[in-house]
Amino acid sequence: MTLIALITGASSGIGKATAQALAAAGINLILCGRRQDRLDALAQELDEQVKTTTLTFDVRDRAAVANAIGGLPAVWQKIDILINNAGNAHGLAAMQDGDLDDWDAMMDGNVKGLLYVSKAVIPNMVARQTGHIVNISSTAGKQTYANGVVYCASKKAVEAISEGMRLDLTQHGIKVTNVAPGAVETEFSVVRFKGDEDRAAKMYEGFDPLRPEDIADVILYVVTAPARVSIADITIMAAAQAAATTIYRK
Ligand code: 8X3
Repeated sequence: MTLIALITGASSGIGKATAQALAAAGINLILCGRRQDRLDALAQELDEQVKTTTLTFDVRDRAAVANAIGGLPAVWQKIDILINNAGNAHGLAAMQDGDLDDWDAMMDGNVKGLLYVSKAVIPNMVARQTGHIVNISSTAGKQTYANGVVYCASKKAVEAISEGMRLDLTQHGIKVTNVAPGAVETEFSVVRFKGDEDRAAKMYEGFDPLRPEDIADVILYVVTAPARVSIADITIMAAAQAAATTIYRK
């Protein structure tokens, strides 16, 4: 039986690398993101290996999420694997200096968006009594750091949602895996620093950061492990990273 995976935030970074890894394993893909041109290019690349379809929406837009996923053709409705990857950090500032628009963007995307997508996918998994949900959290979900209060809060929420999903869904044959990466070199810091590429590059200087494909490898393992195995929670850091904000740089 060929599996179907839906990946949010598939147009770049961990989402894109995960799409490539799952395609190499023969898993058909629903590629979701905001940038249609990037999704089209990725779909074209992966079409040689598996069947793909794309959905363009912003996870923060509740109606758009419901319409896009609810409007999938019947053949694509049987989603076996949901990768809740979409999410970003916006700004790095002390509590008293935080920007409300940044806070909204993180809470709306990282928390509420993840919930909207899950709500659109889970009922079908429950009806079929099978499925696997992978929520991308962060080391920021394990340990709060200075100037990161709302990003860390959003990722702590993801951790709580993963736990809660597991409690509610295990009895329906649905596995839930929480994946918490540390520093991965993607567009993450460029987005956090609002396009300041020099500042973003400094985050990854002096050590060998994780690459998106490192996380994709773990996700591939998690979703292809034997049926009896549930990887509940996994933290992945670069060899030079010891905790959320402890990185040994040379
Ligand atoms: C991304 C990792 O260290 O910027 O979630 O919080 S970090």
